Amino acid sequence: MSLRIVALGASAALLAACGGSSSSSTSGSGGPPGYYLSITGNGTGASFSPVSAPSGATVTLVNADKVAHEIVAEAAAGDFTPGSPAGVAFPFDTGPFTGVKTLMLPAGLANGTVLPYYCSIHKAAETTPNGAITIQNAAPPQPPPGGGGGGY
Ligand SMILES: [Cu+2]
Repeated sequence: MSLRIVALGASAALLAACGGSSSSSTSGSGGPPGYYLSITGNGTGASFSPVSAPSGATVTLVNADKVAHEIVAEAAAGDFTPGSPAGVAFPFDTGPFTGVKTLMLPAGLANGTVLPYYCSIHKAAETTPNGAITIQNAAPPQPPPGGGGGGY
C-alpha cells in the first residue's frame, strides 16, 4: 500500500516537471479581467485596494473578509458621512455585503476624477479607513484579486 503511494508520487512529480512550460495560461484565476476593488483583512482591520477604472465601467467589489462591510461614497476622504465630491453626483452605497457586489460608475466623468469612499460600518476603525476609485478612461482591465491562494 505505502509502496504504491510512493510510486504514484514520483510519477506525478515527473509529470509536473515535464508539463511546467505549458501551464501558465490555464491556471484558474477565478474570473475574467475587470475592475476590482478588493477588501481584505478582518473586521475593523480591513483595508481597501485602490482601483482605477474608466467612466461608465462596472467595478466589482470583492469582500474577502468574513464580516460584512458597507462601501459608501463621501465628499472627501476622512468625512465618514455619505456624500460625493464637488461636481460629481454619485452618492453610492453598497449596503452591508459579503462576497461580491458590482458598482456601475456613471458615464461622463472626467479623467482623474477621484471618488473617495469609506466603510460605514467600521468607519475610522478600519486599518485603511478611506479608499478611492480613480477615473482613468484608458485604464486596462485587471485580473481578479486573490487568484490562487484563497485557503483558510
Ligand atoms: Cu468595514
